[in-house]
Amino acid sequence: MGEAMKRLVPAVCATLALFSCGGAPEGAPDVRKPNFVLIFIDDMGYGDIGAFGSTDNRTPHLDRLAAEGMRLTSFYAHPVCTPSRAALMTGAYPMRNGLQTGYWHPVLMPGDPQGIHADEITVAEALKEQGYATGIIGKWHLGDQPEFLPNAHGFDYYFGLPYSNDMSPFLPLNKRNHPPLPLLRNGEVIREVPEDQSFLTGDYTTEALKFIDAHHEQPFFLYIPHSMVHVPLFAGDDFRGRSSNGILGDAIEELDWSVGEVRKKLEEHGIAENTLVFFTSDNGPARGSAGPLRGRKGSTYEGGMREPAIAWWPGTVPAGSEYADTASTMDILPTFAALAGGAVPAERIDGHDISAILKGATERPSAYAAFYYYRGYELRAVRSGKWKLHADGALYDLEVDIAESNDVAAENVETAARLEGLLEKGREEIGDGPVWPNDPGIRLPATARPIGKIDRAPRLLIPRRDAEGEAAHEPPIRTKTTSPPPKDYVRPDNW
Ligand SMILES: [Ca+2]
Repeated sequence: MGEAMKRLVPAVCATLALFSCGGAPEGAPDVRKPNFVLIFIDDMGYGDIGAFGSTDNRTPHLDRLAAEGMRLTSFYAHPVCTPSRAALMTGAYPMRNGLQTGYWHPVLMPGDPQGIHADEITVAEALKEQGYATGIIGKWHLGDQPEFLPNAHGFDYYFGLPYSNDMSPFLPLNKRNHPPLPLLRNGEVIREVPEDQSFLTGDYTTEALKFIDAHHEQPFFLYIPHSMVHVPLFAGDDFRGRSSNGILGDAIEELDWSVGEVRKKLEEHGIAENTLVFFTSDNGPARGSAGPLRGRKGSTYEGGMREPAIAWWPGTVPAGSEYADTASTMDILPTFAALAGGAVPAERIDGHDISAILKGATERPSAYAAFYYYRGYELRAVRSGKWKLHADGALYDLEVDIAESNDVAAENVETAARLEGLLEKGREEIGDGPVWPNDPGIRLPATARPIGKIDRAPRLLIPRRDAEGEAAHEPPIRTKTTSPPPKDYVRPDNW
């Protein structure tokens, strides 16, 4: 730790009431800070890899990481892309920072006038403060206007898509009239993604390896949010047609290869023992398998939010270990910050530092007295220990009923009442309302932070070719939501 940083940290801790202000004490040898590689798959389900029970997809590299590291078997994301990425990057429920939906759709759309607020503190910003080189290779999906893109939120380097790979004019179901899909490098459009996206996973991997080559002599944070396995599915030439599970299996096997390449690169530079690799997914499966879980992408049943998760750090994360209690993507920010010896604005986040668990304290109970399941603005369930209560009153014991198939509320009246109290606490402290945006019934607490908004007409990253002037920046058509609103919901005029 440099002299300037040593002086800064106590001051920052005092002012912002931060926790985990660790780091080397005065005069101690300057131990090298660990690197972080965060691999975030799109729409991969709990049952899509061998280490979590898949027999459809061959994932030897991931299975080996799990065997040499830790499987986290109750690890939660959020039901769809934008809120999930907001939670991962800020360590907070999406309700806290306005990113529980896009402006008019469940996720941000091309040319959305909203995105992540400048005041939010991302994982990249927290680590940059600690002297880390920061890179994102892949899909962002927290806003596509310049002030929302990764370079404005703590990332030194960005290569990838601004949003989902189905927001493209080539899809047969492009009812929304999407503009051309851009591939970006540091905010500049470097090419238009053609109908054939089979180059994506390969190019992301090449970029990730280059980033490690360039930064292996300093602490780095490399975030790899792959575009696969969100539809439309593609795999490179070496993988297409090779799996026994169609194009989904091909794409998953290529992702597995990519993980293996990253590992190989870390070993090649002799930094594996100083690098935490964390692998998980942003929400449940669209096309893949939720394994034994009920529900899929978009759902607040376990299958929509519980993800395969692996932590690998040779010599630090115990080989062959497992953590079965609740943890979540919101824990990434406080955990990485703590391991880097940095500070976290505790009042801004809902996640917990799980570094002790990753180092082997796997008997430790979850720090989540309550973990909340939101769909858009709607609080739909709470988990406390092994119990999960849905807002409709159904209670499940996840320890014996991972599939949420046997409602035991009637036999556990006191437990159901206790969890109903936690739901009420969530409604008051985090918020609740109808699922979709722009509804007068939405109730947010005073602590809710604003979403980022621009005060001008949004621009598309690649203007439409069949139009000129302002017309070339027309956003996609607002046809419908991807999920039907509740029966009693009246859609506002401005939808
Ligand atoms: Ca997703």
